[in-house]
Amino acid sequence: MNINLLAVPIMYGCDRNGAQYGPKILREKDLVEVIKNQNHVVYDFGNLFIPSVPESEKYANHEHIKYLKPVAETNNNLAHLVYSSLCSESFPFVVGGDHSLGLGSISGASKHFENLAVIWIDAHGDINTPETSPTGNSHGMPLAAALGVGVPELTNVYYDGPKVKPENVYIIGARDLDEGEVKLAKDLNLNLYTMDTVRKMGISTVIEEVLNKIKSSNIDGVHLSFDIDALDKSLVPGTGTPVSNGFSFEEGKKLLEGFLSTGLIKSMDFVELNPILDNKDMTSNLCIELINYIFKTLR
Ligand code: Z70
Ligand code: MN
Ligand code: MN
Ligand code: MN
Repeated sequence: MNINLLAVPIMYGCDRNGAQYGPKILREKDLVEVIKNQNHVVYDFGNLFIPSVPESEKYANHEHIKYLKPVAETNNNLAHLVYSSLCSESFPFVVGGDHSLGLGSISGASKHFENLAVIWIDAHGDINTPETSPTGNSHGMPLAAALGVGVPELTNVYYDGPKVKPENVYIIGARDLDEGEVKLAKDLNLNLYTMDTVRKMGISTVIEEVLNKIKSSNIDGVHLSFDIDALDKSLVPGTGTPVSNGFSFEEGKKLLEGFLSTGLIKSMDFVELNPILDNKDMTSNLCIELINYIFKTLR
């Protein structure tokens, strides 16, 4: 397959220094070679330009949402790269950086596809709005914005209005949801597979159910957004907000393969590695192993 490697060294969405170095450390650990060795052709687009904004201007664009303007601008630029990649029949692999970039990926993919589905594998829901966000960090908001909920700067990224329909959103592995997120998921009737639900159903049944729903809903493309904090806290010290009771490495691989081997996934994010927080490269090494597996199973 042709892979467009789109690296997005952004940390404005998590307001935590280090997330911007995810692409750098993964490249040092032979990211490009790892993908090529799984028989893909890699077009490395380098790092997306991230405007530099001093901390003193954190709230310059909004009273609660931090760094709103550079986040929106980065997502606009990313969206066009994702869209262009899909138009040229290349698979966009978006490497973060924090999860605020998920909005740009979805926006680009949704312009290309008539009816897009999104699978969001994460300890978090990332469906906060400025009103419900406890932190003002936009990496907790990208999925809400893609659904058309939030400030216009975010909901109108790339083109005006919602990018994905609620019935086509699948959140898997959530176990740290804010109150307002639980409410929005209910109100919009999102397909929410919390960690509790996954444990009750079993991973294989979850995969099967999600795939069946997608196949029966006239979807022409699926975007898979993978936040490494979906994995258990003990495995990923190098991420901003690790959460206990997460997926094991084997379970993470099983989930990824379940979706990636179907031929339905047309674009993907890999986000929230923070090398500064890491413990002896444990998380970055695990990321490389996962990425190797991702490209081994991608069809
Ligand atoms: C919290 C918020 C979040 C990732 C943390 C946390 C969101 N719900 N997302 N880490 N990847 O601030 O909105
Ligand atoms: Mn996330
Ligand atoms: Mn569309
Ligand atoms: Mn998360």
